Amino acid sequence: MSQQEKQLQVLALLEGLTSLSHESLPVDQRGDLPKSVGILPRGTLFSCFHEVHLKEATVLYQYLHDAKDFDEFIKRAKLARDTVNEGLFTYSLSVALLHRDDCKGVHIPPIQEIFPDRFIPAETINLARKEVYRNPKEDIVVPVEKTGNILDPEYKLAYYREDIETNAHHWHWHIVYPATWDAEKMGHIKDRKGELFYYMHQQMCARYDCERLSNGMNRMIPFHNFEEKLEGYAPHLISLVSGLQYGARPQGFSLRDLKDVDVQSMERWRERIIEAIQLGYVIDEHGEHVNLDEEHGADIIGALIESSHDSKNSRFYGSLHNWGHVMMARMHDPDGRYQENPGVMSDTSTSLRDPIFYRWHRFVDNIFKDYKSTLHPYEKEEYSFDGIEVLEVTVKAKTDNVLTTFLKEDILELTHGINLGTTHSVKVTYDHLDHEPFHYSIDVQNKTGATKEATVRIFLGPKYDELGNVLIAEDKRRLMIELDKFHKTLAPGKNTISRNSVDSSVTVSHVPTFDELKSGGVAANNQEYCSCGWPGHMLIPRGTRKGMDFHLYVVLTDWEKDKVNGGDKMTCADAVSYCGALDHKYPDKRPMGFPFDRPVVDKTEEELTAHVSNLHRTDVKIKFLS
Ligand code: CUO
Repeated sequence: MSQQEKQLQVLALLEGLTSLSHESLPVDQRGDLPKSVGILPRGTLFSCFHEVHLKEATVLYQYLHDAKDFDEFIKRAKLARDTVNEGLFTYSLSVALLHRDDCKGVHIPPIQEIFPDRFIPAETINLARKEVYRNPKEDIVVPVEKTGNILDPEYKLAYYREDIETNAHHWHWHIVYPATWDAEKMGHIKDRKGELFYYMHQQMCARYDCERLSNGMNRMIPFHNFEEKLEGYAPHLISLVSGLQYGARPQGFSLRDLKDVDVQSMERWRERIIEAIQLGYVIDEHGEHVNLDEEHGADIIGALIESSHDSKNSRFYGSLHNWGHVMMARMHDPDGRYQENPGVMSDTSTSLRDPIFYRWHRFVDNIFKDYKSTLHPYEKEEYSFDGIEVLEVTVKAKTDNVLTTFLKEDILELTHGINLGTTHSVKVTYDHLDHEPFHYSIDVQNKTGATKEATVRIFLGPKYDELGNVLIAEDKRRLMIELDKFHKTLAPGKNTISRNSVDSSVTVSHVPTFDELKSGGVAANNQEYCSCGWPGHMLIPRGTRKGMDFHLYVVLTDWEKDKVNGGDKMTCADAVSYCGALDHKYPDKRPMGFPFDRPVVDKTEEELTAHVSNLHRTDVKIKFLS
């Protein structure tokens, strides 16, 4: 069977999911579908953070993954489509598809086209419906509607929180790294999964704070008090699967006990995790001590906090982060007496929309900060690269070292996900942040007299805080966003490295649409078929109209020390920094975020850049053109 034939069969399974009947297939017609799937009712919202939902989804993705050949896989998937909850089906099918050997090169269509109602405000979908009714024989294009106004200062950040591709990235990341992933059962490794959970989300928070500073706002205040009365939030989304709006959170609500978990357990788990960090070890299920050593500590803590299948002891350390999402999404109807939908925090494709997402993840991140502070600050020999000197770095754009950002219009097709009663196209136009193309020019002197292999690491961090004071190194460290990381061979003498921003190891450039996939124009060997990666248009923070000051750091380290065996033939390795490489070890031995993941010993930043020749700092301005 050709790749395209497989692709078409997969697309058919993922089309029209918001219009499925609420009736499941009768039990006697479910073939060999496991008895423990088909429990979560259709027409309700699935959450991959909810332990019970996730258990059912795990049985299903393992069942689909284990099908002996592609035909059997499709047969099983069809049974599941007619039986299980719509969101759960999509999650499980996507996980299985991504990891089946016979599906390599078959794309999961964009989640925003499968469920546009998770991305497009309800008012806009309603407007589209009216336009179709009035013009049934025409293609329709409607503009997206605003979801708030500046009476809520947080609305300034809506362009970031509601960015369609950024939310889709988050959904996709959790498909690549399901919390319940059992490497032994699935036969695929997920290297440093706990650490990547921490790092990818840490980067989302750092980026969010850079956007806040770009908008003249203070950095977020991390969540930390389980009794705190929280800010309100109204999602403006209606789930077409349930017909109900995603729950809104009135101002002043706080976390409440749920049927499945209570606030006190959450506090207990937090204390236990912090205690483990301070003692330097966790206690596993057999009562043994597992040391939080430098190599594995962050990975172990990540698995513990999330919590994932790899947690050393989920009975004792609980599932702090996952239940946090569920609790945040349920405080408007904690015991379900009003039969409301949960809020957006319950789903990976919608949670980024709510400001509380970032405060919650900064809380998680602060626990990692506590862990990192138990390790020694980096010594010079850990980050230096003898004989290598970065002479000059220039960001080449229209004006050197000045990057411009702007809003750009894009479109989203609704009809693959929503039946609007027309055979014509119905599109929504929306604006997203974007930046002008640029490249880095990096002059390096290799004084060793021999060819050297280097890892080039590029980071960006704001220069000033919200009050206009120069950020101290320790604060800036946590706002540092990774822009790129790549391998380069350095000839003896002077080298000029040129690197295009579109080649960034952080971003994915284009995720094919439903229509592109249907028409067969997408090459089967497209390296980006995994579609995991930060959206290219969100690589650079917005900046300000008059130009916001940032520092760009270029750090060259010894690739011979960084390299990981088996990293040469990676697939799905377009955006390794936040997504890793499918079925391979994370292709960089250093801690994620190195060298900004920890303080550096006894040095002010000025001293550091002056005395470490392989690290270079450049002043860059980011100007937002509006
Ligand atoms: Cu991705 Cu909390 O894990 O949002």
